[in-house]
Amino acid sequence: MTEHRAYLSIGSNLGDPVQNCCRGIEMLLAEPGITVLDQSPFYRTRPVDYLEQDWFVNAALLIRTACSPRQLLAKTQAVQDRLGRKPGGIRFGPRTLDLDIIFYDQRVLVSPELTLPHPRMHKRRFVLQPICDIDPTVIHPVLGKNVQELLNQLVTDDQDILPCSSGC
Ligand code: PH2
Ligand code: MG
Ligand code: MG
Repeated sequence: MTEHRAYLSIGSNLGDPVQNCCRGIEMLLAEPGITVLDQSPFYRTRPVDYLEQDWFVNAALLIRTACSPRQLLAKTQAVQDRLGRKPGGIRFGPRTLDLDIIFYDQRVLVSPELTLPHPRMHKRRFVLQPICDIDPTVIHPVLGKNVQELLNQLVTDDQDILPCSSGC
């Protein structure tokens, strides 16, 4: 059985976002074939891409897994569904739980269901900062830079992220 490492981004901006994220992490922990190795602090983050919605709570997870990328995608989607995520919502809009695969080893993949690394991660402070908290040296296999460099080169004045007082 081959082991892989993946970084996941977790987020919520509906209901009780911290509780939704914590329950999502618990459900992942309970999945056979997934071990959570590390978890970033939680942040409160200004919405990006679709602005007319509440601020998000975001964090990142480092997991060890025996799952393939597609198996992992199916498991993350099952957790989103179990937390009551409705299909067919607004693109980039409000959600009870979003679990995105950011990196899967150094794998590069482009397919209709899944793109690795996540195609917008390098433009999003709410993804980069929590991964940097876990390990700033992780390399983006396409851009050839580490996540700290990607965070440093991000020029935005509308992507506020604040420490979140609660966590799990
Ligand atoms: N997710 C989105 C769209 N915009 N903004 C923030 N701050 N955090 C998110 O997790 C987020 C977002 C779609 O996945
Ligand atoms: Mg997302
Ligand atoms: Mg998603």
